[in-house]
Amino acid sequence: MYQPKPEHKFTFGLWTVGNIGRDPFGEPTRPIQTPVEIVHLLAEVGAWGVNFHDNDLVPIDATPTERDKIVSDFKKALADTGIVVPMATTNLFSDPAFKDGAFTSNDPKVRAYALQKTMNAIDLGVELGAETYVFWGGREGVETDVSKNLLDAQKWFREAMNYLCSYVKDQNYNLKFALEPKPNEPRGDIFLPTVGAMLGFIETLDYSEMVGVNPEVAHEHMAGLNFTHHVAQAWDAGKLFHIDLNDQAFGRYDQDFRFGSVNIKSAFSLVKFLEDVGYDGCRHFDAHAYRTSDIEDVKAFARGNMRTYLILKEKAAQFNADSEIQSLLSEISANDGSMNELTGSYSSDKAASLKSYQFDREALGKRGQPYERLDQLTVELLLGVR
Ligand code: GLT
Ligand code: MN
Ligand code: MN
Repeated sequence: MYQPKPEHKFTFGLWTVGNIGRDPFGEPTRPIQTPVEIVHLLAEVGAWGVNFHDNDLVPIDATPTERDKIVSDFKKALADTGIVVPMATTNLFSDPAFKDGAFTSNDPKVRAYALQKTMNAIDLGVELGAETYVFWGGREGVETDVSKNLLDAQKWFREAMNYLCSYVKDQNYNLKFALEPKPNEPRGDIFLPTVGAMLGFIETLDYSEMVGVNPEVAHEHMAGLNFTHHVAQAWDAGKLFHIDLNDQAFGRYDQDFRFGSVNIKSAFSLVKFLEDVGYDGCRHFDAHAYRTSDIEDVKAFARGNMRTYLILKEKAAQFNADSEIQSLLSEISANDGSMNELTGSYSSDKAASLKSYQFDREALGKRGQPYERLDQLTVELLLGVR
């Protein structure tokens, strides 16, 4: 039971299980694993796919010969294990050139270099099979608002997205973009900090149909927001192109903990939402093991993400099949159909009837909702006593 299967589309970035345990205060605690080793580790734990930044695979200073050797070794590891590459992305944040951002750097040479680096990274991702391309603008922001014209920054970011969409079309690549918001860290403030902000921005792009979002649990939680609500808005807009699963205590630094390790209830509501609507994209775990883990414990971390997802998926099915829960839900919705002819799509007749309808306002206010009972049943279901 709870065995990952290809149809679950569980993926990990090279940077996730490959994380070496460095933090701003301490040196690495784990050895570097090569991309080939990471692919074998992912196959061993039962993952379906691997994602990467250009420089997770090919170091930024590799020669063309080194690049070709690395890529061919990686392709062999993929062929040997059956691991696929559904998503790729660009590292536009580690190199000092990007210290003031990439597409929104004040320096036009940096902005042009970011476009060049991204086109090359798109070529690499597509060569390895990626159909989704993620943009996480970790350095696209400021520490001080007087340092940047905020309207210029929006314009530059828009121009970059339009340029890169046109490049993808020009190459006839089958690739869509997924923009990943984050409120802060590593910049003091990052532009377009939430899923809602990103969805608004996408509508201003030339080829908005090619561009969706890649929401990450931890990023909305850092901002103190309800992640599932943002995912629902993205889904409703037809823009949930990818998702980064992990966990995070509210109000803390960027923790990237194992999925479901902090807030089981919000993880449950998320999995239930994704499964109920039939999301069939990647379930990408953008998390890393605690700094105290050795490689064996990293494998336990990787398995734990997938196992928790599958347990919560089972809990969601149990919730949907629970007759007591379902009868409370129908009591809550209280739909006797009597309002159907007054609401829904507008007509002037409807509006006239609705304006003259006599509501019993006091009775409406007196009607209780059994949310305490419903929530306790949910908690008991999650705790395994139901
Ligand atoms: C980085 C970041 C993530 C992004 C990755 C893609 S890299 O680890 O914290 O949220 O998804 O660039
Ligand atoms: Mn992420
Ligand atoms: Mn993160």
